[in-house]
Amino acid sequence: MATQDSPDRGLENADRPDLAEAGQASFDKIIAADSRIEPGDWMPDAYRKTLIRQISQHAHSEIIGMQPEGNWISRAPSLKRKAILMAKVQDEAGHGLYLYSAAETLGISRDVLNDQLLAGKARYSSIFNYPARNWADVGAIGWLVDGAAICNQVPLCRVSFGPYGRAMVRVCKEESFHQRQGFEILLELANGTKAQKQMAQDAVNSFYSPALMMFGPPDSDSAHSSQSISWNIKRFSNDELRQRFVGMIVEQVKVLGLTLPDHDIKFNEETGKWEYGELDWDEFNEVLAGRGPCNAQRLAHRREAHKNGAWVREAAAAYAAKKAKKEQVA
Ligand code: BYC
Repeated sequence: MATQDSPDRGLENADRPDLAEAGQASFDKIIAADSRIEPGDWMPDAYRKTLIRQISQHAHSEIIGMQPEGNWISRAPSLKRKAILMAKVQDEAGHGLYLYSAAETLGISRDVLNDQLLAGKARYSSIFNYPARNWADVGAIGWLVDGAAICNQVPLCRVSFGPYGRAMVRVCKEESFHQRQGFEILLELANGTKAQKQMAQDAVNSFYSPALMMFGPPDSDSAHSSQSISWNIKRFSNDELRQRFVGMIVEQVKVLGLTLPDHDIKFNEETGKWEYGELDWDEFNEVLAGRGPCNAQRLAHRREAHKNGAWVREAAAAYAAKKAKKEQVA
């Protein structure tokens, strides 16, 4: 049996084989009706495991994703920009917390998930291993990274697992504000001096391919897609969402007066699909293997932040113990 804090806590179907047949039938019925599985429902072990994997990777991405922009809060060009950026980064912390809570309903503790991240054993989105080198990059992150996130996450509001889908509704509302703030930063730079416009263009050039790779490997190399689609976890394939995103930014970049660094983008009338140039999947695999431009820096920073927060955790635990003792006496 799984122990209290093992990553597999909650994967307990093997303990109740008598429930398997009826449980599977009820699960299949809920999925076929495109309805929702709730934490107390019977679910296949593999479904639970897939959700823990995806939701925890998503939560870790939000937490690590605070770093590239958080680094710019003190250097934002005005008080207004600073306040907006601070709110955005705080939203991301909130998204991480909703998502860890959703994962916890599957029977794994946040401490275990956090340990996996700190040990370098957990994945988080490839995009956050790229640097935010200047203020224009902050704009490109908001426009392209949050834009890709919305494209990927709006369908997740209809994911079959209730707590994940409900968390995503709020996350998506906040992401659309995030995308607009990034777009607006770029718009202002694009309408500024020649040098500012060039900065905006350079930022778009740098973040375009990494943003497209956020949707995951091509469908032909996506290990989990077909199973996740059949469980109504994923509603669209990686390539379908990538194409949808390209279609979206192709129009928006015109408003910015900038260009996308890809001359092969075109809408194929026959297939009804967006076509774009080759992406460098070797680069993607390098980043996933921990060898991207900022992987080591991001993890080192997270470990340091965790260490520096020890006193907060200790104080909170001491307060909770004191309160519990008082309640016992009363
Ligand atoms: N980066 O079979 P596949 C945000 C891994 S947060 C790293 O297609 P799946 C934001 C994948 O995990 C953005 N790894 O997988 C935050 C798998 O490895 P494992 C995060 C990736 O799960 C702050 C392997 O490659 N969004 O937007 O069916 C500020 C095979 O892939 C990536 C989410 O997490 C990647 N890009 O599909 C601003 C959304 N892509 O686990 C913005 C929820 C793939 O077998 N997640 N891998 O070792 C998803 O929708 C899906 O998990 C994915 C991948 C589409 C990402």
